[in-house]
Order: sequence, then structure tokens, then C-alpha cells
Amino acid sequence: MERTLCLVKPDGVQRGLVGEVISRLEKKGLKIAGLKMLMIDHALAAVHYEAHVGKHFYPALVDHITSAPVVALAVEGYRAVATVRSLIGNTDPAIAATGTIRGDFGLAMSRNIVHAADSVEAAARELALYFSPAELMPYQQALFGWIFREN
Ligand code: 3AN
Repeated sequence: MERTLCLVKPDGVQRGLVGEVISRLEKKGLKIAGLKMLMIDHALAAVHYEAHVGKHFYPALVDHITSAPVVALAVEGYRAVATVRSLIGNTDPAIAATGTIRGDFGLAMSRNIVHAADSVEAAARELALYFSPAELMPYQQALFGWIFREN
């Protein structure tokens, strides 16, 4: 069982894609363990995107992520990290496969609608930035119990 962080970024919120993103995660069988809308301030953006400091797109990235609310999702399930990355698609929407969130709704890398942690380690680090332990709901997803009996 894994947990990962997914953000509907400001462009996704402004385009009314919050429900679409959540729906795709839910329909895949993943569990929403935490959910909140927030404004990312410059301090949080700097920590979240510390790996990108110095890259040419960093200033625009921080400007965008702090420009309007995001919806933060703690997503839980069997192989959740890789599964959510697969659902969101390639960073570049022009390359992202049709059927992925970025492939279906994105055009530009700077406005690619969603973020998701790219490793189990990144997921743990990023979840702690957005959610306290008490904000992650420990409920059972009854319909999907069979997955965990088989694996
Ligand atoms: P991903 O979000 O797919 O993990 P990263 O971590 O390489 O991709 O990049 C973080 C974010 O920075 C991307 N989601 C995208 O919004 C932005 N970004 C990455 N590369 C570029 C680029 N070449 N030009 C503009 N924005 C970029």
C-alpha cells in the first residue's frame, strides 16, 4: 500500500478540471485519503520545487503555482505512486498519451494541469508538506479488498 501526493495546479482549478482529475483517480480504484484547497505561498513553492532551483523555467513555475488556489490530494492504493504518474502522463502534454490527464487536457509544459510525486521517497516528502497525519483519513475501501488479498 502506498500514498502519494497529487495537486490540481492553478490552471487545472481555473479550467474547472478538479472534478475530472478526482474522478479519474477514483475510477482507477485509488482512494482519496486527504483533500484540501490552498494557496501555495513562495516559501512552500520553494521547498516543493527545490529540485528545480536554477532551471530556466523555475521563476515561471513558482509564479504559476502561487498564482491561484491548488487542490491537494493524498491518494492511496496499491502501487499508487506509479499508477498516478501513469494517469497524469508525460510532463510535456504534446508527448503525453491520449487518455492521460495531461494528454487529454494540456498543451504547454508550463500549464500541465496536475502534479504528482515521481517516487515513493518524493511522495512521503511532499505529503508531509501538504498534510498533517491527522488530515489523512484511515478508512477502508471495501470494494477493493480483493486486490490486497491477491498481492
Ligand atoms: P513532472 O511534473 O512531470 O514531475 P518535473 O518535475 O520535471 O515534471 O517538472 C515540474 C514542473 O515544472 C512540471 N510539471 C512543469 O509544470 C514544469 N516544467 C518542467 N519542465 C519544463 C519546461 N521545459 N518548460 C516549462 N515548464 C516546465
